[in-house]
Amino acid sequence: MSAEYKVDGSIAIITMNNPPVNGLGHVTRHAIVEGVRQALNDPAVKAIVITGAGKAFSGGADIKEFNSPKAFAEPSLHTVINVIESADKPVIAAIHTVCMGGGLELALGCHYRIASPGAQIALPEVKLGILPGAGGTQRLPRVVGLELALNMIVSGTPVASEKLAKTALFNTVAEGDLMTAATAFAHQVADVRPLPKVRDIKIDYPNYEAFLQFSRNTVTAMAGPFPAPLKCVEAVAAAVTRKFDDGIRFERDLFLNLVQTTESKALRHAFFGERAASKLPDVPEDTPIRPIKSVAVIGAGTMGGGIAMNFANAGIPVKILEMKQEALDKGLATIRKNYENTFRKGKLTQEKFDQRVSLITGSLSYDDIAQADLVIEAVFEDMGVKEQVFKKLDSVMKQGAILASNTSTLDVDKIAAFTQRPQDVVGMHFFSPANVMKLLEIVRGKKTAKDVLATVLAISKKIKKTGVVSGVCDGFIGNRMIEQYSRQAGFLLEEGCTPEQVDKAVEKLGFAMGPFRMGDLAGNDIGWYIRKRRYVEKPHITYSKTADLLCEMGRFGQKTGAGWYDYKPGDRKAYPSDVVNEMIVKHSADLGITRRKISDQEIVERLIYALVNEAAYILEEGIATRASDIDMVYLTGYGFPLHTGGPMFYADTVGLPNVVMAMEKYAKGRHGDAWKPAPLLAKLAAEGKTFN
Ligand code: 3H9
Repeated sequence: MSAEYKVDGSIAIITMNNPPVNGLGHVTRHAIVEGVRQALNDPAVKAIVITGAGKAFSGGADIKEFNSPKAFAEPSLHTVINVIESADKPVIAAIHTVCMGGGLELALGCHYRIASPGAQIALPEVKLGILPGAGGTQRLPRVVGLELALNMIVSGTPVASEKLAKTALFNTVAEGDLMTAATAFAHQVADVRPLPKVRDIKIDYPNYEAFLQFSRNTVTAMAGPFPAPLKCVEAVAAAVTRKFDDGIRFERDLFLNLVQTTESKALRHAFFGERAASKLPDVPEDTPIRPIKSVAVIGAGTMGGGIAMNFANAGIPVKILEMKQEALDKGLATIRKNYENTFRKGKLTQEKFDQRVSLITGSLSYDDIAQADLVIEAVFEDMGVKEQVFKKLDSVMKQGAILASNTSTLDVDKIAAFTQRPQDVVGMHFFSPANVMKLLEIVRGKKTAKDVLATVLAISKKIKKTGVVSGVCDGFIGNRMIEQYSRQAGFLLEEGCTPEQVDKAVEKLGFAMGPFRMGDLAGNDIGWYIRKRRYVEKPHITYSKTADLLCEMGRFGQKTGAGWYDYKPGDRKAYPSDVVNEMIVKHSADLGITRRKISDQEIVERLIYALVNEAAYILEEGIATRASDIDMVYLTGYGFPLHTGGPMFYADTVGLPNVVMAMEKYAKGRHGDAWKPAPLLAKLAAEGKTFN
C-alpha cells in the first residue's frame, strides 16, 4: 500500500506515500484508484483531498519503472487521472514542496488545486528526453495559457507555486497549514455542481499558428541532437489544434516513441548516475558529517581562485593562502574581475556580488588558515612541493580539519603519508575552469576516513558539483582514461590524419571539443610534463612523438598563441596550421609510415574504445565503484556528449561484442598491443552482458 486512506468527517483524504518523492509507481497508482473508489462508495464522504506524504506532493511517474512492464500496467496514470476526473464527488489536490511531471498531471485531472507557497511546479519530462505523457501537454496550456505552458514544457524548469497563483492552475495558494486549508475548501465546494474539469477549458490564443511556428524554429535551433523538445512543441500545438481526446492520443503516441529513444535512455541513465555517484556501498547514508563552515585554499592561481569561488558562491567564507603578496593580489583581482563580468552580464545582483567578493579573503600566513574546516591545496603538481605543503598543514591545521589535495595525477596515499593524520586526507580534483566545470573527482586514499568521504560528497552537492569517488591510481578515473584517448589521437596523426580531421570527427558526434582543440585550451605543456615523467617511470608505454615535437616548437596552445592550431590575437578560433601539418607529415616519413586516408568512423571508434577499454580495467580494479560513475566523470568533466550517456553507456548501446570485434581489427594495426581487451570487457562481451 503506498497511499493511505482516511476519512475526516465528510472528507476523504488520500495521502500518497511512496518515499522518497511519491513517484507514481504501479502500487501507488493502484492505491490511489482504490482510495477514490472507496470514497465514492461511502455515502458519508462528500469530497476527496489527494496529497503527498513527506517531502513531495509527487515527483511524477516512477522513472525506475520505465524499463519494465510495470510502467504501463493498469491502472496506468491515464486511468488514474480518468478515474479522478470522472468522479462524481469533487477531488481536490493539496500540493506542496514538489509537484512535477505525472504528479502535476494527476493534479490537473483533479477538479480543484490548492498549493502551499514555494512548491516547485514543473513538467520536467523533457530533461529525461520524453514529454509529459499523461495529459500534461493538453491540460497545462488550458490553465496557464499557451505561452507559459510551452515554456514550462520545453524547458522543464520549475516555477514556484506563488508565481502561478493568478492562473487557473490553482484555486488558492494558501499560507498556513495546507491540509487545514484544503479540507476547509473541500467543505466549501462539496455540493457545487457541475464539477469543473480542465479538459473543458478553451485555449484562447489569437494567431496561435504564428506563435507555434516561431516556437518550432527556436526550439529546433536549440535542441541539438535531442528529439524531445520539438515533440513537446508538437504536442502542445495539438492542445490548440485538436479535440481534447484526440490531443491526448497524439501526446501518448509521441511519449511512447520518445521513451524508446537512445537519447531518453541516456538522459535517464545520467539522472540516476548522478544520484548513484553520491553513494558508496561501504559508507552508510547516516554517516555523520563534519561541519564545513570555513574553507582555505592554498594557491591563488587560476585553479585556486576558481576553487575558492565555488565556496563563496555557496555562501561559505574562503581564505586563500599565497606565499607572495604580488601573487595574492593578482589572484584576488582575477576573482573580482570574474565576478564583475558575471555582474555586468546581469547574472549576479549587486547584493550577491558584494557578498561573494567579501567572502573571499587572502593571507600570507598559515596561521590564518589554521582554523578552517577544510583546506584544499592547489599548488604546483610536483610531489616535492606537495610534501612541503602537507607537512606544514599537518603542523598548523586544527584537529578534525579535512586536508584535501587538488592533484590531478599524484598518489594521494603518498601525500597522506606526509601527515600524521592520513585519515583526514582526501583528493578533491576540480576541473578547469573550476568555478564552471561540474565534475569533482573525490580521491579516496587507503586511509581516508568514511566521515571525510561523506562530508566531501555532501559539500560537493552544496557547491553544485557532481562528486564522483575514485580510488588512487595514476590519473584517477578521468585522466587515466584520457591518456589512452590521447595516445590514439597521436597515433592517428602519424598514420594519416590532421588534428582538424580528428577533432571534427568527434565533434560531429557531439563532443564539446576534439582532443587537439582541448589540448590547446588546457596547455600542451601539461601533457608534455606528464609524458616526461612517464618516459622514466613507465618506459614500456609508447606515445606518438608529435606532441613532444609540437612542444619543442614552443606551441603550448592558446596561451602561447599557437598550438596544434594557429590563433590570432584576441580570437580563440582555431585555424589549421601549415607548420604543424608539415611537422606531422615529416614525422610520418621519418617513421617510414605511408600515410593513409582514415575514416571518421575509425577515428571515433579508436578514441572512444580506447577510453572504454581503460575504463573496464578501472572498474575491475575497483578504482570506480560502478560503470555509471565513469559515465558521470566523462559527461560532467570531459565534454562527452550527453545524448550518448557517457563512454560506458555508449559501448553498451553499440553492444560490447561489437566493441571487442572492432578492437580485434585495430589490434592488427600499428601499436596493436594497445587493443588487448580488458578481462572485464572480454568477459561481459562473451556473456552478452553490458557495463551498466
Ligand atoms: C513522468 O512523470 C512521465 C509522465 O509524464 C507520463 C507517465 C505515463 N521516480 O533528486 P534527489 C528519486 S516522468 C523515481 O536527490 P532532491 C531519486 O532517484 C517523471 N525516483 O532529491 C533519488 O533516489 P535515491 C517526471 C525518483 O530533493 C531520490 O528520489 N519527473 C523520481 O534534490 C531523491 O532525489 C521528474 O523528472 C521519480 N520521478 O530533488 C522529476 N524523482 O535517494 C525528477 C526523484 O535512491 N526528479 N527520484 O538516489 C527531480 O527533479 C528531483 O528528484 C526532485 C527532488 C526535485 C523531485
